[in-house]
Amino acid sequence: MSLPRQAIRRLDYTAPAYLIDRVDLTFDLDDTATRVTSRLVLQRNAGTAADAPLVLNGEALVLESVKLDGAPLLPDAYTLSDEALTIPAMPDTAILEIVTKINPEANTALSGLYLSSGNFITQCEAEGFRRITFYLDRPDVMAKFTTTIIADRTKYPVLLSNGNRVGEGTLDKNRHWVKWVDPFKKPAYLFALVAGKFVAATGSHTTPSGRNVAIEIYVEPGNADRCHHALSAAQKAMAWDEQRFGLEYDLDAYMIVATNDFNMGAMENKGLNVFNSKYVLAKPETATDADFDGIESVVAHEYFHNWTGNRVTCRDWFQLSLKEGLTVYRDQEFSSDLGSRAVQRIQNVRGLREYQFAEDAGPQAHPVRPDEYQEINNFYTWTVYEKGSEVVRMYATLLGTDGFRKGMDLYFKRHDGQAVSCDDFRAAMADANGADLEQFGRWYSQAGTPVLDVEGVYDEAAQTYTLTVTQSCPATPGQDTKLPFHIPLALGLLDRRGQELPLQLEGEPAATGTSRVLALREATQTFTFINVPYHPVPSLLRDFSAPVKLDYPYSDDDLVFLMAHDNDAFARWEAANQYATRLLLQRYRNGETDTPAPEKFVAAMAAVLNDTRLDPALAALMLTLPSDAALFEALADVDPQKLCAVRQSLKEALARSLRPQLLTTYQKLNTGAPYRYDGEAVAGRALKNVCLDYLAELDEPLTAELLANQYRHADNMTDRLAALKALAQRDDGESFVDDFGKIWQDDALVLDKWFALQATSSRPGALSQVQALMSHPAFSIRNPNKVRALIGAFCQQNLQHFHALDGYGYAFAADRIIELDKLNPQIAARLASCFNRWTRVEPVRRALMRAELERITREPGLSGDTFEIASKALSAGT
Ligand code: B3K
Ligand code: ZN
Repeated sequence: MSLPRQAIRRLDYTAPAYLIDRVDLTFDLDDTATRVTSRLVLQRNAGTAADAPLVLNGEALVLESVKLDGAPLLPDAYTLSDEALTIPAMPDTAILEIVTKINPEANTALSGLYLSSGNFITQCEAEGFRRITFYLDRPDVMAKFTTTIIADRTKYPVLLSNGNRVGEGTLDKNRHWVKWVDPFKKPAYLFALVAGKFVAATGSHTTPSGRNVAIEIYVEPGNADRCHHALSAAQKAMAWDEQRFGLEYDLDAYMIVATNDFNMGAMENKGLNVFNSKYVLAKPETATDADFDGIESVVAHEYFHNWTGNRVTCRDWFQLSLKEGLTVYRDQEFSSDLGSRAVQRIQNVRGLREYQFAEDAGPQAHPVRPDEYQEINNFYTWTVYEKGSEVVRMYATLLGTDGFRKGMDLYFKRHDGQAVSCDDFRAAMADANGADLEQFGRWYSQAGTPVLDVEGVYDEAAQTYTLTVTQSCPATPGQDTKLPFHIPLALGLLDRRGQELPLQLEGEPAATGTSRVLALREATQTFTFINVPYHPVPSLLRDFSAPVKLDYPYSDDDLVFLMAHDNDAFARWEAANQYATRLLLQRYRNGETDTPAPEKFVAAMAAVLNDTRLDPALAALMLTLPSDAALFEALADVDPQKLCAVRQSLKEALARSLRPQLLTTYQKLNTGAPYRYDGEAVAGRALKNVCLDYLAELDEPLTAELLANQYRHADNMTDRLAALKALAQRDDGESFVDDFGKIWQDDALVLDKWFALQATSSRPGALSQVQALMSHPAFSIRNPNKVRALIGAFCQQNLQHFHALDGYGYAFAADRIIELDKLNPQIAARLASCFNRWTRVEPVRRALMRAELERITREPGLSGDTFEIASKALSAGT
């Protein structure tokens, strides 16, 4: 709930004046008055002046007492502000005992210690620990923690914290205690405490060195039957990290707690991960295939943080991508190894382009390692996470799998137990491989999405093919000019029969394979391939080898050819995606909403449907039209409603032209076989439901029947929800939506799907419906999942209604941002990003959006979180 603050700058970093070796915490839990006793063993850091004050961070705390080396500190021996406890005179080493009182029930920001469904939960990253007790709340202060929790035995039978449980006992007045010791040094952001009524689903894993690790998943009573998938994901993640990176778990137990009230997906606290229940609980009747995939990757992500984040952590928050980019890369690799690598890659790239490219092109653009922030919680971004993971992927692409592993090994050898920087990671990669990665560092310091302009010239007489690659990068806030990046460009050359040509560059003695990675380092570079017998079609940026935009003047025929023949699955999908994007943008510019789909495009899509050798999951992705949001990014002065209408009309036109093939594929895949969750079954459902989604565009009795049947008879949520989504867009769909809401009225996670489905409806009256649903008994503005499902989905995914020309969508968003800001600034600030692209819409809407942004920034008492986002958005218009 902070006020707008001064920017904090990366270059102002200084080492901490004091270090903390040990922390002993005692929590006497009470809903409104929890007492926290903290005993800190401190020492002055080497090189710090003897008269340096000790400044401990603290927020929303009531200080009860402070003792220095056993003696109470008189009020004139310290100063207390809203943000800190300062002790001006400190000995070289000291023991400080601080007692504070906090009110978990009043904590609606869900940062620090709070209550969720009657249970105590903590969230300390990034700066939540200072809302628990006064502390050096920065990641480079690493200490050994012990935690004693005292609480009512009936209300809070389960008491958990980091590390290993070393003791427990009972006290008077029906109270009990448990003591935990974490043998590993850690920063305060990894501290966790959980207390409440939980049941545990348990499993185990034995590490190669013989340690038997208990895996315990704590959930509310009644949910134990939904933990199987998360448990097995944890086991798979442990085995994968051992095998792929030689990394073992290091405690006796790995605990996960699921909670309903959580600001994000999950949190990697040492030994005690806290998860949004959305990323733990699943069974086929309640969770979709996408939910199952999400659980697998989030469980893996948090588990992988134990090494990349916890054992080696960040020196300061500017280095956030050090742990997040790397851990996203690791979870993506895990999912690729477990499932389909191509599908995983395409899905990741789709997300990157839709959200990260938009961020990089907008008012919040920042480098992977930002240079300044006002509120660190605003920097858990697509850039830090997903672009950060692409940067890590590029090391692997440039150095090879073995080279990357060598770099990782050296990184852990050098830095285990330390708080380090992105430069340290890059140095480990460079030193382990004898590679020059100096220029590669620009990926961390320069914001914006680089553009590669590629030109290809075939010389038939000389049998050469010359590629000229020119790189550039647009200006971003605070960075007008950019220097060239070090970019891996993977490519192949195809002849007209679809055969891959051997690749030999001028000056090379022989061809080396048919797919290779060129390293770009200069603004313009030329590569001449020799012994090229035919005019090739280049397959460029294979596997999306760098987070860039690539421009090559492909003809429609080239794209159709690549869709059918490219060996690289990503490039094949990309050709389909580019072709559809091109067509949609043309139709938008020409205002075409009732013309048939061009024959060539229909034929290419039909070929995808008819290709029996194609992975159905890949076919499903190739058949899916680019999203409204992706198209939006390719245009200026956008009329979002026209854009939605154009996309919708192409979808309908395709459905009409492909009706027979869609129906055949649907019927072939709609086998009625009982639900299974495996790659093949998931792929089949994906393609089946893409077909159904197209068929639903056709106004005929047969499709109504297909939809109703699938909705009624599905034995799993994937199929049921797919049918319901299509039904909800039709005149005959209302009763199905009502039915679903009634059946699942007591299931919070399923009901979130129902809220989101209505919030994203393109049917008239969507905003009124969202407003009405805010009074639904299951809705609560205090619950982030509900806010995201209803309000977030409307503001961020319903382009049609959010951008209504009357401005009501914008006003609704601003009202909710202001309302939420008083309760939970992090969630309000996230929501405020729905205004980021305001300068890209046409002038009438632009003025409306600007007025709402101004209204938000003028709100008295607005948090620093929301102020930073809204004011940066506004500055894009100046
Ligand atoms: N490290 C946490 C995110 C914390 C967000 C703080 N606002 C989850 C993760 O990335 O794994
Ligand atoms: Zn993470």
